[in-house]
Amino acid sequence: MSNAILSELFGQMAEVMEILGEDRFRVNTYRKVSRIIGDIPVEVGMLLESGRLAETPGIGKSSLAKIEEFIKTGSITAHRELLAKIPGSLLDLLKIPGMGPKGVKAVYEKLKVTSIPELKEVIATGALAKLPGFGEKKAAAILRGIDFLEKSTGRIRLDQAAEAAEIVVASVRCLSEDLTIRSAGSLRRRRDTIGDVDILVGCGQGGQASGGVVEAFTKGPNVKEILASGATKGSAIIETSTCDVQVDVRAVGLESFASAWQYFTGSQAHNVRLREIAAKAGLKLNEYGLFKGEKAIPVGSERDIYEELGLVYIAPVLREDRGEIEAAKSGALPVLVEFAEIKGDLHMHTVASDGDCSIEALAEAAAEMGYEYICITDHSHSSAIAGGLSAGQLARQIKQIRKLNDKTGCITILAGSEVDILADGSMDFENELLAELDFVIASIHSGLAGDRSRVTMRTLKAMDNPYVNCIGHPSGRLIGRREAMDIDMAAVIDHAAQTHTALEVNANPWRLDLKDTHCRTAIEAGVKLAIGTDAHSTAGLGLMGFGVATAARGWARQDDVLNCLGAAKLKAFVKKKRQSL
Ligand code: DGT
Ligand code: CA
Ligand code: CA
Ligand code: ZN
Repeated sequence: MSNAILSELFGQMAEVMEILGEDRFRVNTYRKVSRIIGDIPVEVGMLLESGRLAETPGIGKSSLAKIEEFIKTGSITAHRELLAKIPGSLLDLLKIPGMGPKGVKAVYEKLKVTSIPELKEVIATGALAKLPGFGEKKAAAILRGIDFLEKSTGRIRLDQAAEAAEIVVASVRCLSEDLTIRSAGSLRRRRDTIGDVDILVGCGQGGQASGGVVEAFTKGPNVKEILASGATKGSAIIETSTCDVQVDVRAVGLESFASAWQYFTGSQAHNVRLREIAAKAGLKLNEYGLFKGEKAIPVGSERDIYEELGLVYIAPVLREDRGEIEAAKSGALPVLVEFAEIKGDLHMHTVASDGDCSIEALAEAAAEMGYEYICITDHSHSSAIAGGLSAGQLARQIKQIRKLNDKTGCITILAGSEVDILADGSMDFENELLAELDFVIASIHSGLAGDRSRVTMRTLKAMDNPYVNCIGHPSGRLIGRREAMDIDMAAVIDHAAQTHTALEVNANPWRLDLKDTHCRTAIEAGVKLAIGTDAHSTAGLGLMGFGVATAARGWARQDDVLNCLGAAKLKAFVKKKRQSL
């Protein structure tokens, strides 16, 4: 757990330094270290001990010393000293949409504002509006930002962001069929959580058709509040079926669409690297284009931009500055797995446990999606609240599935189970019954708050069972609701590789578990990923794309994904483990 704290400490140091107006380069260094640590799937302390941390690109001597200090003492002197320079509540101001470090610095220095309540106060008295660089409009926007912050829970799930994007795309689309409307930002990169939704609209040469785009957006349905509304840029709060979402819309001329799309897709860290490469080549890259001196180099697509910079095209899901730029230089980028290569869905529930649909309905819907097979994985009997099947019920379901296969023929239905991993790491069904199944997922559904050694032991022991083919939602996180278990993921991945056990990428946007960085570590260890939707209805089968994107964010190729195999090869995978243990 120390990685998360360390990452936060470095992030905070960057924020405080930025407010204090310190050197940008140093600020960026801290921010980068924060991100690198946040991405590392194993305990930083272990890396430090083995000397591998010192070799990690982006971690310099002084950062290393601070990390060492933290591991030894639990805190960082430089962090404490920095924090002592500003009131702690000042950091809250940074979370307000529309308030950057510059704004925070200004209200702090000029108006002595140190907290959100004090900021509200200077907005109410009109003092903020009079401050140079602010004005009435901006002050009002900040007030709405505060309101939004106070009501929102912070970052939202991918499905919530996708819903908001759909609403906005539809309202802009009403204006004209000719507009190029694309999502950008973290939504396009398919991050597991989204801060705000970014939409880019390409409207004719020179942006001649941009008139009305922002208006169409802000006057569209579900707009709860307009935060900003200019000629080419608008920002509003959109009400979705589950939450409020901030959406930014920008209109650009088609001639700069490619560079704007690249720029606003981010990530910021990826873009910083690209601009460095451009600068080294004597070029300038920004949201308006790629320039040599005053002259624009024509770029008709993102691919053109990357190629002009001597790189191969980098897919949005990889744009996190996690080594993709180096790989693009050396031609080592993976060919990422795609939805079209998925041959079946390995995780779903029927009415027999807590699902809403019959086996037949799921099979029919899956056949329509073009799948070769599905695997029915209802809960086991210890999952009482989820209507888990008794051993007898499962035995009957297996028979039912075999019969259905003889009848339908258009899609193969595999008999599986999502078996509970019990408190001692044993399985909820006897091995004789598990042996009858085609594919077995083992999941922890209780005792998730258990200590690290316990939840890790349970998971490792489950993998030792020759009939367990996959660990379901290995970390147990529920985004925005429940933290991941304190589990030794490095040990889990290592053991999965040794026991021919796949790890699930649960495609449900509440879970996305394994998460991207863990997918990457698993792949590097030679572990197969099993992408499953955990569908509880036919509609749930449609979540597969979120899982594929998460695997791709972990650099997964077709070969890394178990359910890119046909049914026969999948059965061979199962057989291999049964024979080897
Ligand atoms: P989010 O919204 O927190 O989930 O993450 P993003 O990546 O969508 O970030 P956002 O919405 O602030 O900005 C969208 C993209 O625009 C971002 O990924 C890169 C670009 N961008 C925005 N502001 C800046 C900036 O100040 N510097 C740089 N280099 N890029 C920026
Ligand atoms: Ca965003
Ligand atoms: Ca944004
Ligand atoms: Zn499930």
